Order: sequence, then structure tokens, then C-alpha cells
Amino acid sequence: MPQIQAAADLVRSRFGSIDYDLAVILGSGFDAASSGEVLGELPFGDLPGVPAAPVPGHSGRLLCLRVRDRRVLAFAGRFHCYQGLSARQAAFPVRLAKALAVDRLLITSAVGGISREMTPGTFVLLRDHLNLLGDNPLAGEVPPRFVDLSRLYRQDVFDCLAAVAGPAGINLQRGVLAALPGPSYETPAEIEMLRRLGADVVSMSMVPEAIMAAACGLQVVGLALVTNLAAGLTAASLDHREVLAAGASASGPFGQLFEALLENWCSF
Ligand code: NOS
Repeated sequence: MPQIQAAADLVRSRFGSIDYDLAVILGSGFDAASSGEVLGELPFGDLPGVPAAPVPGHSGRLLCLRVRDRRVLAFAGRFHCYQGLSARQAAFPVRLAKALAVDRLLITSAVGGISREMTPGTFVLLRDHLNLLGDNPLAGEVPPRFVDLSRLYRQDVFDCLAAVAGPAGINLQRGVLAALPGPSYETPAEIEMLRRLGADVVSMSMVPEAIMAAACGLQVVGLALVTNLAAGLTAASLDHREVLAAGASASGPFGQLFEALLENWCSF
């Protein structure tokens, strides 16, 4: 905790004492900086207590953005369990956002599509998740422990997203995420198992952050981008470079959804 406070102090000293409307964690290939003006920038490596270096496709920077009249704290990059971190360490950005008094968190990620409608390019508002990481960010340390996750992901933003998605020709769905530890992609048999368990999409992230956000009392929206069909659903091999390319090519639509979300969610 002292390190989180030290990190928050550093962010305040660099960006000023800002009242953020929203924090966003940007997954592989996601870019929010292009939606707004960058007011401040800080490499993750400068933050006390930062758990690891960024992985390819993640720039590893904390940004202070102005998007229209909103202030956004953007984590351009995230921490994953497959970097050898605990789920608690992976949730570092959420604890930092909490220490900076942020109360709304948007979590984004590239995901593999499992259900028939989850084709590459589809955006998915998370309805729920299956935590198959074998770890929980609330394990081990101070309470709260027994946090209610029955309404973890906000659903009332769907209409404002759909209002933008329809006319813009953006495919928007709702779905359940399965989070696996990775870093290998899944086998076709594992994907079939996940489908039978009720998962629509699969990734190696988001869940530690979402659970920590619930424990910290932050409102959470999960927005995923299907970058590939999951293993066994396509003849093509899975490749992280293609995940990054698919993310980059969806940056225009993501910007539109992000602005709609900022406008509506922040005025609820
Ligand atoms: N990601 C995926 N994770 C699991 N299975 C998939 O099919 C998939 N597609 C995208 C790997 O490319 C990175 O993107 C996400 C994972 O969370 C991982 O960070």
C-alpha cells in the first residue's frame, strides 16, 4: 500500500491534482490517445511498485488525456499473470486508479471469439466472466475478501454504445469472457470446453482488474475486441502479430465507442 501511495503522489506531481472522469486500461493494440489530447505522459517504469516491464504491443505508459471536456487516466499497457505475476500484481493499475480517487474503470482487451457471432472485428460488452486463472487478486493480503461479483460489469451503457455502433456499422455484442492464464493460446479441446461452459470469448487478462475494481468500489465496464477466431475454429494458426494488427485496424471504431461511453457513462 505505501508504494501505491508513492506512485499516486508521483502521478499527482507530474499530472497535477486532476479529478478524472474515467480510467481506462488499454489491451493489446488498443489506442485511446488518438481520441484526445495528451496532457501528460509517464513511463510505467517510473512508478514505484510497478510489477513488471511491458509486453510487446503495450507501450507501457500512463497518460493523462483530455477527450472533449473529460479527463481520462489511460494505462497504455497492462500487467498479465503470464508475465509471472500474481493476479494481485496484475491489478496494480486499479489500485493506483483508486488511490487517485477515480471511480469509473473501463477495461479493454483483445480476445479470441468462441461463439458463432464473435467474429474478428466484433466489439463485446462483457456480461460476466469465468475466472479460470487459478488466482484471485484479493488472495493473500488485507481484506476485503468476500466481495460480491453478482453485478460486476455495468450493462446500462449498452444502449449508448449500440446507438453509435448501429449507424457506424460496428458489430457490437454482449458476452461472457473466459480468462485463462496463458501465455500459450488454448488448444481446440480447451476452446470446446470453454464453449460448453458458457464462454463467448477468451483472453488472458481483464479478470484480475475487474475483481480488484469491484473490491475497491469502482464501477466497471468491460469492452473486448475479437481479434481472432479461437483455436480450432479456423484453419489459420494463432499469432500475436495478427492480434495486434486486428486491434490497430479497429482503432477508429474503438474511438467512436470510447467517446460515446465517456459522454454517457460519465453523466449518469
Ligand atoms: N488474446 C487471446 N487470448 C487467448 N486466446 C485468444 O484467442 C486470444 N486472442 C487475443 C495474445 O495475443 C494477447 O491477446 C489476448 C490475450 O489476452 C493476450 O494478452
